[in-house]
Amino acid sequence: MTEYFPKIKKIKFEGADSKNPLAFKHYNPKQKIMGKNMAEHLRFAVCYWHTFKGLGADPFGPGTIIRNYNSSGDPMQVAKDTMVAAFEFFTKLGVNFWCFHDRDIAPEADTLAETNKRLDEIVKLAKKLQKDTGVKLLWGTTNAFSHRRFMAGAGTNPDPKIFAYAASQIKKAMEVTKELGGLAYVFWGGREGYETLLNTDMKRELDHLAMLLHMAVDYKKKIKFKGPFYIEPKPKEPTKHQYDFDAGNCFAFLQRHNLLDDFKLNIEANHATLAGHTFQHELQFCVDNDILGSVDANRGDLFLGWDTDQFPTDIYDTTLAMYTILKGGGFTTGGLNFDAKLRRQSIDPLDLFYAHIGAMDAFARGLKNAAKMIRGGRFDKAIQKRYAGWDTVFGQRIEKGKADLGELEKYTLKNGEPKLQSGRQEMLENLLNEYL
Ligand code: XLS
Ligand code: CA
Ligand code: CA
Repeated sequence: MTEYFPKIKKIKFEGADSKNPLAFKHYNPKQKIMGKNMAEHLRFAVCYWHTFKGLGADPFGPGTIIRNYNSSGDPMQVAKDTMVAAFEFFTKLGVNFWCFHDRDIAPEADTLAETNKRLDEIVKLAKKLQKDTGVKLLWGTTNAFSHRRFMAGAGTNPDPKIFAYAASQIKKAMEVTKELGGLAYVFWGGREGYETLLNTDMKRELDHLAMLLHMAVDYKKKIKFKGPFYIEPKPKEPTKHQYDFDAGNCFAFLQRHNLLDDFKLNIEANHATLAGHTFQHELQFCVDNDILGSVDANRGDLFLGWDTDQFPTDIYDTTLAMYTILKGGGFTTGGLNFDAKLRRQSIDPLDLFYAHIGAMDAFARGLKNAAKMIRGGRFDKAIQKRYAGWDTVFGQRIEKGKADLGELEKYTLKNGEPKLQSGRQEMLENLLNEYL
């Protein structure tokens, strides 16, 4: 088999003192932390779309990146070569999972039937490579947003024929995800949203989207696909307003349409910040409502207002994310998928390795810090102290629903002005820095 990254050997853990840019300084897959090893905690996945199909294009110019697996000229040959290169990359990097959209791995043909045939051919190859390498599919999904037919959405399209096209594509993508032993299936509403309410029946569109998701649930049961479905919130881009705005919005939608039994969320760091939340906020919301499924690990740029999908490097963020994930019980079917792309000037295949190594180390450090924070128990203690009033007989009466407004008025009239306590934010922020 052709080797596409011949200069790279398997990336090894060399420890914090290593000066080798092609080695892990912190990610030691076998190192045990709170009962599981690092690989089991972090469950890293490489995304197919940015890593193998993203070539650095931006709105001002086409791609800058040239790859040796992209050169044959025949689209199906390119698809096969890319798949072989991808599994070489996964193996050399040492990740256990990958993720893809149907159209990332096989090019679309003139008819749906021909497109599905092409997909089957590539899936056969992927299945063999999964078997040879042991790399598994964290989740599969459909790209129902790039083709011009989806310009006005897929499940929320004003035209039922486009809805039907999207439904057919989802059906097939679920089948191939199952065929590849995928652990879950993702719905990201690429163009499910609107540009202006002047041409949009929002209620009708959302009802249609729910209908499509119910059909997917029925089909999942029919084909016995065991994995959960994930919805991936994003507030804007490409549409002005995306319906899956943030975790809170998705939760309300799933509740309203009776879909909570089959769906959890895939939280992306960059989408959280676009929605005006921290990454940790979105994760905490999911933990609190038992809907944390998986994570798209990346970051945005403080000064740019769009989805820059950069590789995660900020230890502050990875620490708080891992703290919240660990406290929420950790991943079961989910993991950390690097939905991140190289910058336009990072044209060397080596950059793909540097980017992923750095991201994996950033999360490994986050995991180690988070475990220390949990073991230290100092944050838990501070929160416990802050809410201690609720553990008294008085607080418990209210929490258990035994008090009423009259009783609380009587209490307040009798006891007067309550004594206030400090929120201690600065002290706790200093404490967090002790762990970084
Ligand atoms: C785009 C999304 C997309 C999903 C999968 O912003 O992040 O890549 O993760 O469809
Ligand atoms: Ca994503
Ligand atoms: Ca994104």
